[in-house]
Amino acid sequence: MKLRITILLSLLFIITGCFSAKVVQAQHADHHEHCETEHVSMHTSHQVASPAGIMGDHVHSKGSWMFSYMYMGMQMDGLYDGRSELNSTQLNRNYEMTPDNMFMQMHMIGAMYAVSNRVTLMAMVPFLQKEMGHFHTGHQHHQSSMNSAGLGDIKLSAITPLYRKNGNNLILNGGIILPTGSIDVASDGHMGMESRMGYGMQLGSGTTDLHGLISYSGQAGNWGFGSQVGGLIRLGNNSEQYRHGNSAEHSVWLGRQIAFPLTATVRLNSTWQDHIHGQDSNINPAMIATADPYCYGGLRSRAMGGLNLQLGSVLPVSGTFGVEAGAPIYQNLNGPQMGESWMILSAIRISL
Ligand SMILES: [Cu+2]
Repeated sequence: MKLRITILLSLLFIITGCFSAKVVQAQHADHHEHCETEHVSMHTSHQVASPAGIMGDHVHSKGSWMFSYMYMGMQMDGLYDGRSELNSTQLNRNYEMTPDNMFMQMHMIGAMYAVSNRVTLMAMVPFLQKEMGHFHTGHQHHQSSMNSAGLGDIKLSAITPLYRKNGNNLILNGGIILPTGSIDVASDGHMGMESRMGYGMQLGSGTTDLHGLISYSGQAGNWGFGSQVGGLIRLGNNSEQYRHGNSAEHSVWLGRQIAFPLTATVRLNSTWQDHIHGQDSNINPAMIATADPYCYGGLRSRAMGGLNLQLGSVLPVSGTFGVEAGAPIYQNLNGPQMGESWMILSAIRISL
């Protein structure tokens, strides 16, 4: 499994690398001289900002701050096994209950501070709200729901530019994710008996994780483009004797200024995650698929469209406000597992 992750990550790096090299060449041929010396911050040098959901792809100039707020909502529906959606007659009878739908929301506060022109530090603090509807297998009309909400896992990163010329930026981002989210959230079960909710309803991973990200972004006239590839590795098991799967993520995007200060963006985003290893003895895997550690992870690709507004043109601040929405175009899930049906996110970023 480790080997497969390494191969996958290397492939993604190579693809991103080839794409970046081509664009860098094209840019050199263009002889477009952007004022690369005086602008360190992406928010001042880039006229076409990255899509709203792209994070940690830029640095700031020494001593400056950026604050951000991001909202994300994701709806999940339907049960998948591999690439196919299960119909009601195929619902797995091994589980007492069947998950039907889920709505996840995230409010994330972020801060960036540049200790030097080479190193920008970033912290992201998420608050999660999850709601899941389910029914007793074979009794689809007997719906009930469960909720969880609270602080998620805090992410800390250091970001450094690897290459910066003529509007092209190659940025390295790495750090740790702290197990600040709860992993023992319980619901009022039947007859007032509390029971620990499935893994997906918990708020954190319970493990300290390493993450890394490499981002390329470029500009050519009214166009902006970029690619980002990253991964996450869990360091050992959590206190309940399991760990979420390692994961990898890739985005490639294109943006175009449609009328100053508005930019339109399109993005292809793919995420892959391994299943859960180990098991929480307080979560009964025969109850529902979301309580089964093997019914997690898989490969998902989403197509997303968005809009960005340069705030400097309407407010006396420097920053961006953006929205992005998307839907999956490919899902291959370790099933039975709920599929994604759509997601929306919105972010405001203000530089000081
Ligand atoms: Cu920033």
